[in-house]
Formats: sequence, C-alpha cells, structure tokens
Amino acid sequence: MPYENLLYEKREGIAYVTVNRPKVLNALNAATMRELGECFAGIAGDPEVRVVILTGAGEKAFVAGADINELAVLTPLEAQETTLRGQAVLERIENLGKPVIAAINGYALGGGCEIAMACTLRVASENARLGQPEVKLGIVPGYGGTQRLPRLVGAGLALQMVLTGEPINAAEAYRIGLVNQVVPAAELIPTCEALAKKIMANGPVAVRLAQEAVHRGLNMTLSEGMNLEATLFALACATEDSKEGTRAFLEKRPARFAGR
Ligand code: CO8
Repeated sequence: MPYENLLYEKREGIAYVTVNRPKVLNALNAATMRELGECFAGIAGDPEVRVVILTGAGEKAFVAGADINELAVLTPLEAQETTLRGQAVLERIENLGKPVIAAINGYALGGGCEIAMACTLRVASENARLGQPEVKLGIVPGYGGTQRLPRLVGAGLALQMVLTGEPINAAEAYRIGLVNQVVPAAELIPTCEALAKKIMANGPVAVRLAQEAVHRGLNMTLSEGMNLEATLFALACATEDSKEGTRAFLEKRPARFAGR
C-alpha cells in the first residue's frame, strides 16, 4: 500500500520502513504516526517478514521528534489523545513478535529517540545524536521516553538526559547502552542487514519467544519472569524447530528451521 509519509520495501525476509519527511527532519505528524501504525499492523500479519529495519529518509535525521507545528496548537485533551495513540503505535512496534532494528542515521530526538527505544535493537551512524529535548519546549516526553529510557540506561543517566534536554552523540549513546553499535554512515544499513540475517538464521519461533520473555519479563518481578521463562522454554521444546535445531547440531550440519 503506498504511504504519504513512509517508504516501504520488502526484500529477502526484511521489511524496510523509512519515515519520509526529510524537509522537516522526518518529524512525526499525526498522519505519519497513523501510517506507522498501519504499516506495522500489516507487517505483524505478513509471514514473509522476519525482521524490520526502521530508518529515516535523508542523511541528517532518523526522526527529529514529534511535529512541533502540530504540538504547538494541541488542547490538553487532544494532547492526551495524541500521546495515547502514539504510545499504542510504539507498543505495537515493541510487541510486534519480530525484531525491529532502528537504523539511527542522524538526529533521534524526542519522539524519534522514543521510537528508537521501542525498537528491539538500535544501530547508530557516527553522526547520530540522541536526546529527549522536550523540556526545552516546556513539555515532557510523551511517547514513553520517561519509562523506556531509565529501563535502558538507568534512572540517573535518563534523568540527566530528560532534565537537561541535551542530546548525546553516538559514542556516548553506545557507552551508556542506549545503542547497540555505532558504525560509519555508509555501513549503517549493511550492518543492520547483517544483524537481521544472523537473527533470521535462527529458529523463528525461538526468536519470537525469547523476545517475549525479555520484554514481558522486564515488567515482572524476577520470580515471575523466571516462571514465564520456564513456560516459554517448555513451549519452545514442543516445536519441530527445537527437534531440528538440536538434531542438526548433533549431526554437525546447519539447521533447516520450518518456523513450527
Ligand atoms: N517538528 C517540526 N519541524 C521540525 C522538527 C520538528 N520536531 N525538527 C526540525 N524541523 C524542521 C525545522 O523547522 C526546519 O524547517 P524549515 O526548513 O522550514 O525552517 C527543518 O526541519 C530543518 O531543521 P533545522 O533548520 O532546525 O535544522 P538544524 O540542522 O539547524 O537543526 C535540529 C536540527 C537540532 C534537529 C533542530 O531542527 C531541532 O532542534 N529540532 C527540534 C527537535 C525537538 O525538539 N524534538 C522534540 C519534539 S517534542 C517531541 O518529540 C515529543 C514527543 C511526544 C509527543 C506526544 C504528543 C504529540
């Protein structure tokens, strides 16, 4: 389906979603958020897609945040609705059941940093800058920044970023665990593709269950999380893939997973 604000492509099991508003550094207006929601709903139901790579158009920005033109005129009720709708889109990305890799090719600010944090993995180009600058606008993060950032980097560093509003560079984002890897700009998409291919070589059901264990477990106590892990482990052991994977190891050959 053609989108007004997104580019969408599918090649060899990888879906490429590109936020495409380069003139405003890929700022997220309401229409773009709606299209992202539709696009990821489509991906969730498309068995051909195993991994998603999400990036921004142009060389300057991943996503420079929510569209400030729209933010500036929101009534409080509209602001609440917009935030809840946006949070639901990010939750759909986070709980897609397939890994989503954020290819952070420049500014990832405000809603841009938040969308990257809802992704499963984050790879940044050397020119990337990440931050939660909302307080500079007199507002606070609204797409999960106050919740996902401390879970990723700890409360102290998250509070520093959220309260100062100052962005950090890619090297610092890597140092604090906000991104998984930093590479030269030209290597960004190939690096994400290599990561995607490594994941796609593994048992698809196992990948889904492992992702679920981590995400759901983060919102549980340790003992609840352990219980969830044991249940998902048992489920994984019931798959044909687990038989194939273990047999292939013992027969010293690559596994051929069927995704069942
Ligand atoms: N919204 C709208 N337009 C934007 C945005 C944005 N977030 N960011 C950049 N633009 C536009 C600029 O206005 C400019 O347009 P024009 O050419 O018409 O003047 C164009 O993009 C290029 O930007 P700059 O000229 O500013 O480029 P610079 O290289 O000088 O600066 C920066 C790049 C540093 C990224 C700068 O553009 C900037 O600071 N942008 C705003 C970043 C920001 O504050 N983001 C957070 C927004 S708030 C948010 O994301 C909250 C999320 C939750 C909301 C929930 C409810 C909706």
